[in-house]
Amino acid sequence: MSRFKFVHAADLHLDTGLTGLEEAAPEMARAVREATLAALDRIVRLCLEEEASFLVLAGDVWDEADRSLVAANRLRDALAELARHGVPTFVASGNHDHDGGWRPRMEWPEAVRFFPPGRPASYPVIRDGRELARVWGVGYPRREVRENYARLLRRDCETPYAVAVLHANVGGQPGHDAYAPASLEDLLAGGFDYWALGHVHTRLELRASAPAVVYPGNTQGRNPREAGPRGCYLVEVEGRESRLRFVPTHGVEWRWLEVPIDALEEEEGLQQALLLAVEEAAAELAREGRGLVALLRLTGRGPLDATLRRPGFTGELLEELRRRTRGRRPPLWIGRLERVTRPPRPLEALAEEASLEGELARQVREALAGGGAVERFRHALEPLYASPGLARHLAGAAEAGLGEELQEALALVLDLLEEKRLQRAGGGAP
Ligand SMILES: [Mn+2]
Repeated sequence: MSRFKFVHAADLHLDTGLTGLEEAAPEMARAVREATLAALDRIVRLCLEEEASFLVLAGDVWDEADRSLVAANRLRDALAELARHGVPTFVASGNHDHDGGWRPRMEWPEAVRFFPPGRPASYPVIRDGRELARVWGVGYPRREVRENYARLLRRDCETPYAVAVLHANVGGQPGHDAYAPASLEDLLAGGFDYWALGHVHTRLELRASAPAVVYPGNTQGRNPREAGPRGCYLVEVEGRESRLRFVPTHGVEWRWLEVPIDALEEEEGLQQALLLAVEEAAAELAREGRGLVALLRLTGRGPLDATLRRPGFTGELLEELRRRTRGRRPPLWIGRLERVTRPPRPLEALAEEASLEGELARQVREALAGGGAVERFRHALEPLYASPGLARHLAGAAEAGLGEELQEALALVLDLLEEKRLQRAGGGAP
């Protein structure tokens, strides 16, 4: 039984930025752009350190619209380095690096294989004169591919281990164009051991094994929607089994940091709590040599809610936090400060009100006291329990848990009513 490793990456978008930081934080924007290139270097190092037998790149390696000679050069040099060490690379293009677009013409090493646009091909991986694996794939002839390319790929010859490389939207993943749309069933019908997908920028293991179906996500986040670690997969193969290991490659991390205001009394403490959250995250990432774009979100309920709703206050606070964290290495930038806070809730006072909120507050209080409210709600929910699909989900909450669920639900309704009221009062959301 043969054992080997390979590396799967996608959506490198080499030498691209579009972070929204270009004006406010040009240095950080540059750092993110540079990090897309550094991620490629990390992938090369990973291949060499782990003695990977091959590398697959599943599309959007660069952005055609950016026409970057830098990206093409860096890619060629990186893959040539792998080729010198006997590591072949298999590249399937995607919507951003489709064949119809302009690209710098380069000399590529023989060990670098680009799948032809619009029709499937396969290449063997040979080790010690024996076929170790075979890699199938198909590239994009133009930006908008609406055909189901997954159905073009079939394990149509004998090989010990079969990989399919495709840039596609599998299973209608939201937030991404429906290019080369396919269902998971289409993929399973192909008979492969591993589907190396690209296109969805968020890491997603659609199946862990037999076959593994994996979106590694992009190698460097470029905006708040791409928060958290970004990287590639190191796949350890034994026979036809694949063991998946995610390896981070990002040089700058976009990270949401939640800071609750519940225990805070003064503006000074608020500022310190925010700075502490930023400094902790920055220090943690700096130990790995990574920069940070902090995305702050104030949550919870407390007296400072009123301050935070003052016109212009969060903007001023954000500027002040930025001023206090300037000039760091690795780079640090506070990208956002959002407020989703609420005023403190005086349940007892609310329960005295002759309003819908007052009635709900009395219900919450009664449920908290273990009164008849739980029984009444259970009665009201009976039709739901009669539905076999729902009953399964409700079973867990049925006995001891219902009181708690009820409290939460009522608290949520109160929150929604309150937010509406605050908006009407003119405080508004920032
Ligand atoms: Mn992409």
